[in-house]
Amino acid sequence: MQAEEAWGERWVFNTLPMARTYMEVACRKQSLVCLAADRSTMDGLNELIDQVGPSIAALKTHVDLVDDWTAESWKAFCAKAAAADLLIFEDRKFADIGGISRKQMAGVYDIRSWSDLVTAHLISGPDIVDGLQAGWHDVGREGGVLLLAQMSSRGNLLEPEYTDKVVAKGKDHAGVFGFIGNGSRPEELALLRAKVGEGKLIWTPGVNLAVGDGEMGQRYGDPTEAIMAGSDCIIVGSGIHKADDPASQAQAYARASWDAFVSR
Ligand code: S5P
Repeated sequence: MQAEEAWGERWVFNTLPMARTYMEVACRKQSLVCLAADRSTMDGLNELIDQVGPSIAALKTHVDLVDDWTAESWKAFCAKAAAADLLIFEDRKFADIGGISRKQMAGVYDIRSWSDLVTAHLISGPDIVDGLQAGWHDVGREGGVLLLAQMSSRGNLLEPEYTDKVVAKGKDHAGVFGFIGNGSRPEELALLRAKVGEGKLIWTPGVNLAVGDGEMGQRYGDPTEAIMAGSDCIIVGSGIHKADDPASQAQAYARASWDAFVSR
């Protein structure tokens, strides 16, 4: 299916190049799955791409949790992800002022040089988005910022009024790719979609085929319900990377996400 036809208003209203790239990758792979690749070794990460690359559209990393990280091994890992037609999403959850966030895109990890997407909290104000975009532009690259509008963890402090402010400031900002919503609560997600409108993307962690509570306050909801409530990408971590057979689990998540998307 052509991305333009499949995504309809989302395609028309979201003109950020990286958003359109995601919409195209999702259609090519028939998958609205982002793998949260929360493994602590380079071997473990590379193995994941080999196993599940064909079934996912994006790879979410936490570069600072890898024990044996080196610049060279990371470069090879990113090349492998690109060869598997995956967006790379560094879930750095930036939160500082704009100028410092721009500098944090450089540094040892040099996130600006390999990430297509990053997360940010809007607690410090909207200049953070300009700072992060400037970080990519410093190296001649394009990227997209996902703002945390909701979180999946119990007891989090992102109250509805805060969510509303994040959406109000983020929804007309050209550098914003979309929002992180809570995939474990479809009713909250539907409200978020109503506030966001049709333009920006909503990506949702807290999704698992086995719904219920996870480790340390994580909560899980059903992937189909999340997409039906307005999610454009389910972020799945342990449901895939801790499975006995990650490849077949990734296929199951891809199928569930794509079927729900087509019927939506
Ligand atoms: O609210 C959130 C936001 C994020 S980005 N809740 C989350 O769980 N995440 C991330 O999604 C978290 O950092 C982790 O990488 C992933 C969820 O992993 P899982 O193993 O619970 O599926």
